[in-house]
Parts: sequence; C-alpha cells; structure tokens
Amino acid sequence: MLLAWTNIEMNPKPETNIVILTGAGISAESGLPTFRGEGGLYRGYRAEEVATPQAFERDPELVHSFYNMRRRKLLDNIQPNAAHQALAKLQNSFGHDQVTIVTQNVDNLHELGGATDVVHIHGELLKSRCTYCLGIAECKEDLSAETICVQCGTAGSLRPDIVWFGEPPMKMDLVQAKLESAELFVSIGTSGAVYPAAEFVEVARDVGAKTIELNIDPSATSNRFDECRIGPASQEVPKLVEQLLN
Ligand code: BV8
Repeated sequence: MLLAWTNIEMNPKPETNIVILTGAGISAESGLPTFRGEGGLYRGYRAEEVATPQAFERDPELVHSFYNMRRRKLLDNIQPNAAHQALAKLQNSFGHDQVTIVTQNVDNLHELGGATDVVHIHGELLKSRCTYCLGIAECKEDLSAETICVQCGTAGSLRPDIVWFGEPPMKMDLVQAKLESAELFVSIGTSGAVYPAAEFVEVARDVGAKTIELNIDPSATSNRFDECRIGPASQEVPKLVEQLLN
C-alpha cells in the first residue's frame, strides 16, 4: 500500500502545495550543534537559563554570551549542506509559491543554500531587535548590555531577534494558511519537542496532506507521519527531492 502511495504521490501535480518544516538536524552536518542531542546546545545551559525573556531580564550578559557564541560560530565559515541545497532546488523547480520552507532554525543556511522566502518562526541569529524603538537590524557582531541601537541611539536596548520560550512564534498566520492548503508536509531534522511547531503535522493531517518525516532518529512525533525515513538529512533530503522532481 505504502509503495503504491509513494509512487503515485511522489509525482505530485505541478500545482501541489508543499510545506517543509526544518529543525536543528538539517544544519547538524554543516557543523552547527543541535539542542537536545549529544553535545547539544543546551548542554550545560538549561533552556530556561538562556532562551526566555525572564532570563534576559535577570542576566542579559549571560543570554548575550549564549547568542554571541552561536553567532560567531555561524559566521566562522559554516556552509549549507546538500540538504539545504536540495530544498532550494525543489523551490526553484516547483516555483517558490508552491514550496514553503518553515524553519525553527535561526541560522541563515537555507538562504545561503539558495532558498528564498524562508519563514523563520523562531527568529534569526543575524538580526537584532531594539526593545526601545523595536527597530530590526542586521547583526554580525557581539551584542552586550551596553550596545547602542543605531536607529534610536539607546544604549543597552538591543536583544537578539529570536523567539524565546513563552514568546509567540513569528509569522504564524502565514504558516497556518500554508499548512491548510498543503498537499505534502515534510518535517526534517526536528525532535518534535517544541510547540507549536510540533503540532504542524496535525494541521497537515487534518486537511488530508501526505506527511513524511526525515530524521536520523525517530522523533517525539514520528507516529503522526504517514512515512518516516531514517538517515542523515544530507542523504535523505536530496533523495526525496529527486523523487518529487522525477
Ligand atoms: C509559544 C530559541 C505561546 C531560538 C527556541 C503547547 C502549545 C504551545 C506552546 C507550548 C505547548 N507546550 C509547551 C509550550 C511552551 C513552549 C514549548 O514548546 N516548550 C517545550 C520545551 C515543551 N513553546 C513556546 O514557548 C513557544 N512559544 O508557544 O508561545 C504564546 C502565544 C501567544 C502569545 C504569547 C505566547 C516558543 C518556542 C520557541 C522557543 N525558542 N529557541 C534559539 O535559541 O535557537 S526553541 C529551540 O528548539 C530552537 O528554536 C530549535 O529550533 C527548537 C526545536 O528544536 P529542534 O530544532 O527540533 O532541535 P533538537 O536538538 O531538539 O532536535 C534535533 C533533531 O535533529 C533530533 O530529532 C535529531 O534526531 C535530528 N538530527 C540530528 N542530526 C541529524 C538529524 N536529522 C537528520 N540529519 C542529521 N544529520
């Protein structure tokens, strides 16, 4: 049955709407640590210590150092891998309005791999936000509790333009609309541990979309997918894209 479905569904109609959700696992082979795996980002830091507004209020320099470390690493010659590049190829072949990449990641590897209109629901590491004038700016330097906002001149008002626990994810109206018109939902390299992203598969299932999970290990939500493919993203994503294109 699944084989029959795979063959039929893997040659989707040109107007098929495909929604792809990615997590830290798609960037792991590019050298960026994941959050909850071995040596994960949160090792040594409890998420509550560094990824909440309360943590930032309590100890801004600790939170700045967590993101400064990650920003420096991202800017130190980290490159997109074959998985990022395959998704860009899919977007270019199908048309950008039919392939939506929604990412929990705050890195820019989808864009460096050639993707466009990437929906960063948890924000972007290379942007800062002023808590005084709300201005957003490109950020490629360390931030501190003294950094001055270039847009309003306030000192110490900048934070990473990142969504912390307890804060509403970004662009959720757009994501909801795309999920509600999806015919194929693919989740790549996410543990399914963080909400509301972990529930996107339910929205896709409710509208009858086919659902596929690609991960190096089963995730917390694997049993909600029609199909789960186990393997590294740099191998499994190009394979799936070639199937969809041919
Ligand atoms: C919110 C900051 C509401 C950015 C992050 C139910 C419904 C709604 C909310 C909740 C709920 N239950 C609980 C909540 C609250 C909370 C939550 O989900 N808590 C969890 C811990 C239970 N959610 C929130 O607070 C969210 N906000 O709901 O707001 C609201 C609404 C209106 C008004 C006010 C409030 C906000 C969530 C965002 C938090 N920010 N990080 C940053 O620092 O990067 S979350 C953090 O986890 C990252 O963003 C990360 O992307 C995300 C998810 O983790 P993954 O990407 O999955 O990474 P992980 O390491 O976990 O897993 C990696 C996977 O890759 C593994 O499966 C591994 O097997 C795989 N892998 C590894 N290598 C490879 C691979 N796969 C393939 N190939 C490989 N080579």
